[in-house]
Amino acid sequence: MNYPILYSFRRCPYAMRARMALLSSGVTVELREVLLRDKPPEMLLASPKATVPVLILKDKTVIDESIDIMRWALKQNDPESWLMADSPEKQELVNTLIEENDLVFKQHLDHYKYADRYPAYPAEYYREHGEQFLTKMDSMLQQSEYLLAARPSLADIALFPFIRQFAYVDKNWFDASNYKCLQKWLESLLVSPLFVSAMRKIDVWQAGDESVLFN
Ligand SMILES: N[C@@H](CCC(=O)N[C@@H](CS)C(=O)NCC(=O)O)C(=O)O
Repeated sequence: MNYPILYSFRRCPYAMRARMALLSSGVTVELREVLLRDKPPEMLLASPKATVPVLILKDKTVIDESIDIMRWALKQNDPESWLMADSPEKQELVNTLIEENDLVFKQHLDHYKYADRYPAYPAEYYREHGEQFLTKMDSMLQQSEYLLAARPSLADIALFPFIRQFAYVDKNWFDASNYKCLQKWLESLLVSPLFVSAMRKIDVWQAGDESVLFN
């Protein structure tokens, strides 16, 4: 194979953050769009845990956690210093934020987004739980334009697709909320050329298709 292969699902927030990091790094990959209900056997063979994204390197190494894909890409090339290599304290903070997002906030997001599947409580109940994270982010964004500095870092990009989903469950509510700095942050990432490129739409991959290069 000439390029690493990325199995991805365009609307998946984990895949979205992996694609954004790959784009920022400038590493070219072959992009294979999959359907979650019909994952290709080639992907399942490489990663039996069956989640997207999955990156297969040229030496056949498989990376099947989005955050590891982001870190791998930025280790190859980090032109915008997303890794904050010069600040171990900030890196620690980045790790804490990502952990809180992936382990706690994501659950509240799913409950809020699919509240009809969790009828024990109304959607607002789940939203309030998620708001603890929004409040934390908004107060960080009162200090600087992005979470840790005046420019985006790994934390911003790793969290952005999840905040985007949360906001769009009820965009009128989000726009009317008091999270003014978070609203501004979300908007600036939504209109960024990086996000627009990362959201490029391609056909679902089938064996034998011509490669779609992504860079
Ligand atoms: N911890 C994984 C989570 C990835 C994940 O859960 N992806 C979802 C889609 S957004 C998935 O593939 N779910 C399996 C399925 O729906 O069949 C990562 O960060 O890559």
